[in-house]
Amino acid sequence: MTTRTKPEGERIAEAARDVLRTNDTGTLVRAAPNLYPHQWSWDAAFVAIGLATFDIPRALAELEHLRRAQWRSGMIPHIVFSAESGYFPDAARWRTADLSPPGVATSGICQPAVHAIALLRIRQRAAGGPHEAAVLDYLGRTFDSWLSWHRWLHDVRMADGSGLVTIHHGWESGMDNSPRFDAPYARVQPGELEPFVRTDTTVVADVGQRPTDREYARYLWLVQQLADVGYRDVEADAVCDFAVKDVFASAVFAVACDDLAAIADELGREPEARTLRGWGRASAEAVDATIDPATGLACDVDLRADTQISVPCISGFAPLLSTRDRGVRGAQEALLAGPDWLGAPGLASRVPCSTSPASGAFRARQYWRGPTWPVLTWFLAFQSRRHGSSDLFDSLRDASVAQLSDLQFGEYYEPFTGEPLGSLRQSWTAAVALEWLTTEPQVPTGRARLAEPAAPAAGARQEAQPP
Ligand code: 2M8
Repeated sequence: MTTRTKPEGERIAEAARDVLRTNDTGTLVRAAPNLYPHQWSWDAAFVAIGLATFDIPRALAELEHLRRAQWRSGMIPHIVFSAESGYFPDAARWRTADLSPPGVATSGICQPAVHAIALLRIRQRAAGGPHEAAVLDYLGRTFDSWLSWHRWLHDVRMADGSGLVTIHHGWESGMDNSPRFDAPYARVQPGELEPFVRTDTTVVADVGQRPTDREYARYLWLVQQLADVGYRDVEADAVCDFAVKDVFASAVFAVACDDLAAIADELGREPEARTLRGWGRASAEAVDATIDPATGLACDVDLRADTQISVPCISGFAPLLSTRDRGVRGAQEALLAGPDWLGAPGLASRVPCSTSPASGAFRARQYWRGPTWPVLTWFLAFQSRRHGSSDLFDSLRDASVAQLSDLQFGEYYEPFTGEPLGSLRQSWTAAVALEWLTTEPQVPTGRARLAEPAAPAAGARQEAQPP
């Protein structure tokens, strides 16, 4: 840390560890204590990154719990249900009992493939420590599962060879009601819908922070359409009202392929490493090719309308995650620093909003339509730093740590007042706080990073045994 005192960092780290420990059911870390009492796919990867700052075996166990829910196809489902009730749509609504592994209840769609990024981060943290052998053993035993997840995304969700991931539900993007999906959702007209009662609006008292009932009807209609065809992708492509090439999920895939390739190198799996690097390169180039020259932002493609989506959302910075092109990176960093994003007047913290405050679609308090999401701030910064942008990383870290010093660990924050919104004590927010506070001075690139040790969290102890 450059500008904050050590005791403050320790205070935040201790509170963040407390969030992760109290959200831990013993078998999974709930995404949030009340609003999300189950395991979410991309949350679990960020949570594992946070857990690895103080308990590497527990971090592996979190990913292992998710891996055990992997479908035969290779897909990793977006929710693995715990025994707790109180979340809708529940397991029954998804009708996946014949598709999920025996004894495991899951949803039927996926989320961005951040998992290999977490695996490599955990491997870095284990370097030279007491759990290194166990981590390498775990990676060796489970490598084929992670590879088959990537292969499924590549072969099924990019079957057109575009290098871009197709999604059939906004929930697959993780940015559920982002205005980037307004046009595709406008074409989703629910037919006869099985009745439902929402639970999220009983947990978040200010319902204006959550999607509307109309949006929920569309979400449930898509679930119904996908369940009716047994989640078979070819049929889903034909019948589902919603089909979008998700530029952010594609950039995540590109990065995760590179990270899984680095793991493959260490495991002596050279052919797989080559394949993964090829997939990663193709997707990174495909993401760059979606950049709208008029705005400088990467664009999703609405497949049903055959149009690019040009709403200025944080997903437009997908190339910051994955690009190999210095010109593209420089242009995106300049755009991010400019008046429509980090330089927007009145921001409580100079961290990116989920939608540009300069856009008519911006809503300061509403979920993915404007608030700032600490997990995304960290993710963009972390990836930028791996590509050499340390100044951007440092400034986002200082702003984000200041935001998180309220110790509320909000799911998202109102950009102008700094008020925490949605769920408090959200697991992935606590996880990235720990990452911010324990990042080593340099993140090396390439194979050498495998051996790079990472600093433990202040006051952290290593605990538990690996799975
Ligand atoms: C939110 O999504 C779920 C549905 O998947 C919901 O609103 O009920 C999103 O923020 C998603 O990205 C996240 O993984 C999930 C759990 O934190 O909550």
